[in-house]
Amino acid sequence: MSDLEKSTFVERDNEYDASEIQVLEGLEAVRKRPGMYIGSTSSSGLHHLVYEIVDNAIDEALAGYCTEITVSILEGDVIQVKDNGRGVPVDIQPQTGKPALEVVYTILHAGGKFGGGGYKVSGGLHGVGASVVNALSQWMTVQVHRNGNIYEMKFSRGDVTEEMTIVGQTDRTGTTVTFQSDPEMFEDTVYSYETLHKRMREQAFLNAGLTIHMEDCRPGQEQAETMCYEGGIREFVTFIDENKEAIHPSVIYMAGEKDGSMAEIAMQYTDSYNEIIVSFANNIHTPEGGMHEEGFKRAITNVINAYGKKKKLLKDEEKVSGEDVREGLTCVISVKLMEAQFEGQTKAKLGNSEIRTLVSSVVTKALNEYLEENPAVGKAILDKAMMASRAREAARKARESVRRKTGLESGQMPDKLQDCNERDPSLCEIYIVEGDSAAGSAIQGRDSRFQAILSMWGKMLNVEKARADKIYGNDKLYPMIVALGAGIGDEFNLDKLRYHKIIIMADADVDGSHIRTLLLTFFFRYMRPLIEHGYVYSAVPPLYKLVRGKTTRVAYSDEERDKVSAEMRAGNPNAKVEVSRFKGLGEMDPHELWETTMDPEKRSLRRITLGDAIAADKIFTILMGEEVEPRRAWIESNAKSVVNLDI
Ligand code: 28F
Repeated sequence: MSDLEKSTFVERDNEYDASEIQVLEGLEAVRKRPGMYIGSTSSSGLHHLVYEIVDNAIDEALAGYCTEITVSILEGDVIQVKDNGRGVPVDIQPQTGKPALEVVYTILHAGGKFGGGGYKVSGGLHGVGASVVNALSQWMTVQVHRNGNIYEMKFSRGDVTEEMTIVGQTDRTGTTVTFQSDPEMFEDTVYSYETLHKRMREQAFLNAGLTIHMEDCRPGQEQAETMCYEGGIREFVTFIDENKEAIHPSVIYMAGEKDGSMAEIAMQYTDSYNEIIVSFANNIHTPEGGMHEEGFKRAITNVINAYGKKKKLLKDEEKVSGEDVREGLTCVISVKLMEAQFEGQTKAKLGNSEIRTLVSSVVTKALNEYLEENPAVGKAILDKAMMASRAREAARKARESVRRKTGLESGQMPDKLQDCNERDPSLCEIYIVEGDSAAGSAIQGRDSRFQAILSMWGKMLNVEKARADKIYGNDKLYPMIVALGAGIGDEFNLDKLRYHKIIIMADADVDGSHIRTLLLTFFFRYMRPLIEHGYVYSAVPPLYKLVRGKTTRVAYSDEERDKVSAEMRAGNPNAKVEVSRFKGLGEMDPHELWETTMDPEKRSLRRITLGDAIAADKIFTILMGEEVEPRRAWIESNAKSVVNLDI
């Protein structure tokens, strides 16, 4: 029997007989395979512990009894979460003979997010996940204010260390959980305020009116923030669009419910060309979308087309596509439902098809009404969609004419590409190299069996300020699109991608960083699945060369330079080690480039990840957009990270 099956079995069995041994077996399963319950034991799993506890407090808020939650990082990376709800029940349960509190923190609930099966019902199943956090904490203390008493119970690694006792009197109610994660279970036990804060802000947006205090009390890094958004997801949209120019005065809000499921949608058009849809199911982010997004997209395309026809803004046969309708749209969708089905590799896609119908009918009804009442907004949206449609048509023509002119018919590759021999994409790499001489070295130095080189030089187009027609016509981007083989935008097809490693190789200086940022913006806007699937990398060229006699070594950072230099002198304090700085990729000979930056056995690559699409969108808007002031402000406050824009 697998651990998961065992724990499921144990849980069922508990309904009849909650013997101590079986309970312990349940939590041992968590310690044996923590990844099953919290996703991983890396930093993301560590932060997950906090989310599990906060989720329980949020459930209490959804049930209508909690208005304030405080999340504190204390000295020693101890976490404390406090709410002003009813407090976890403390009465003895007849089935188990134990206080409900103990049951919540020591019995593994089956069917967690990562364990397969469904997920908890929002506002219903309290306490799911609390026992998992307990199992993975070196200690945990729970205090409950209820019935005028303060109850306290202590645990360590899932075991009870102090039975529940009354430790004082109180005139309030609520639950406070304090825990320190178990260093035996996690690679790193240091919390990031940034990461927790981002998540708490998201939860504050999703639960309108709920106050979340966040504080970092670790010595030397004290900071705090209180978040409460009366406008809920409307304010979320305003926040995402902070640096953009809206084309209508206020965020459009729509909500409805059916058969116990609820949907709310907030949306706004800006004058940008980007589409941002952020969706949630039961307050859980669904970056891969699913039925709620499908319902929204379907409805908005239909409504805008029907409205255009009705108002004679669109002529008889004229139509705008879904992508046209969503150009410049920012939208937050939040649905709440029973037994949400999370699908896909990362369980980040909502599978319940009834939600598609619900969202679609809510949007159809509410948006029609809105447009009837706000014809000026209706006209502005249609104008924008028609412009997008014309640009797309122009793009198609541009693409065809470029194809004809350059003879880049299917199968024919651009001359800026030195292809590899291998044809299996999963084995192929493409280096996108900035600069003539660097590309020359890369071509000579590479292993041509599986490494292709695409050279780029000169000024690259800033896609943030351009539409698709400009992109197809662009002499830097078009060859890259052809070389990668998967198309762009709506047409993008990952199955046609010719390389599973796309490696940006640019200098470690300001110019290189600029090129990298432009390329990443392009991938983010037009080939986002590339980033989402982890196919995009940044090459890491060395910064220093160290020579002692016949021995040459390289270093990738100042610290490494000092370390390597010490190693090279080892046992010989007077030895002279010559240290020189690599000025750029173009300066390296082919052999050097291969050895330090391209040889899969020795190189290091940095994978570009999309931890947070909203943050990335904001950064790109600021860095690449028209507005000068936010850009200056951002660069001033992030002077260092501009050089290393790895999102
Ligand atoms: C700091 C984290 O975990 N808050 C919680 C409650 C309230 C109830 C509850 C929780 C009862 C039997 C499951 C109270 N009164 N904050 C929290 N607040 N759990 S967790 O009930 C748990 C269920 O087993 C609660 C009446 N009903 C529910």
